[in-house]
Amino acid sequence: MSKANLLDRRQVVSTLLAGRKDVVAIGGLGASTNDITAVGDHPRNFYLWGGMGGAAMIGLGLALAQPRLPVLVITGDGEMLMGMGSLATIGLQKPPNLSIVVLDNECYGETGGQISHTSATADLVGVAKACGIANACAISTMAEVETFAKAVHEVSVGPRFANVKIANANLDRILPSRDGTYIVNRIRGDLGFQPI
Ligand SMILES: Cc1ncc(C[n+]2csc(CCOP(=O)(O)OP(=O)(O)O)c2C)c(N)n1
Ligand SMILES: [Mg+2]
Repeated sequence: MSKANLLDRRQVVSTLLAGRKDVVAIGGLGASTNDITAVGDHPRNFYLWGGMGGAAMIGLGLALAQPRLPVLVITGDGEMLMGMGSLATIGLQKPPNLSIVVLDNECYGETGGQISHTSATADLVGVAKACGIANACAISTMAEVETFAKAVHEVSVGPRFANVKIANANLDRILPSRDGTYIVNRIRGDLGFQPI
């Protein structure tokens, strides 16, 4: 696909979260958190302000703890590459309510655009499949994003994984709160738990 046709990350994320209902959204360290915030801050958004590589694992934990809730991890290629081992555990545990979307701009955008492994040899869809996540696909059109967004709400047939090729644009940073205690207690409260 030519670079000119690559998807707009904000459009992808706003489509994924449109009509989100009870979806828990986890943003990886990197620009995906800005994209999620651009759609709107929400008590069920959980932003990683540290722990690069941990987004899919946090998604796994939440999905196992809250099996009736759709859990959607939205992260970047660099963050997913760092936490690639988590796909092995997700493929083993197969949480049916977990969806993972990688916004793949083939670079570490947040830190200056250094090219990542997905620009050359690394195939994250292949990794996910090889780890046992049968429902893993490469996405390059908004129609495919829309189909995936609908599937996120089905909590009995996951896990599902999508690698979405996006344009390498350096967009305005729309930052949510960086207070980790606030972020964790907000989602805990929304899910009916006491603060930590
Ligand atoms: C352990 C660790 N290494 C490196 C960083 C610096 N860092 C923060 S965001 C980021 C890039 C994230 O890239 P990607 O996940 O592809 O997201 P993008 O911004 O490209 O959407 C890096 C390298 C960090 N915070 N922690
Ligand atoms: Mg990236």
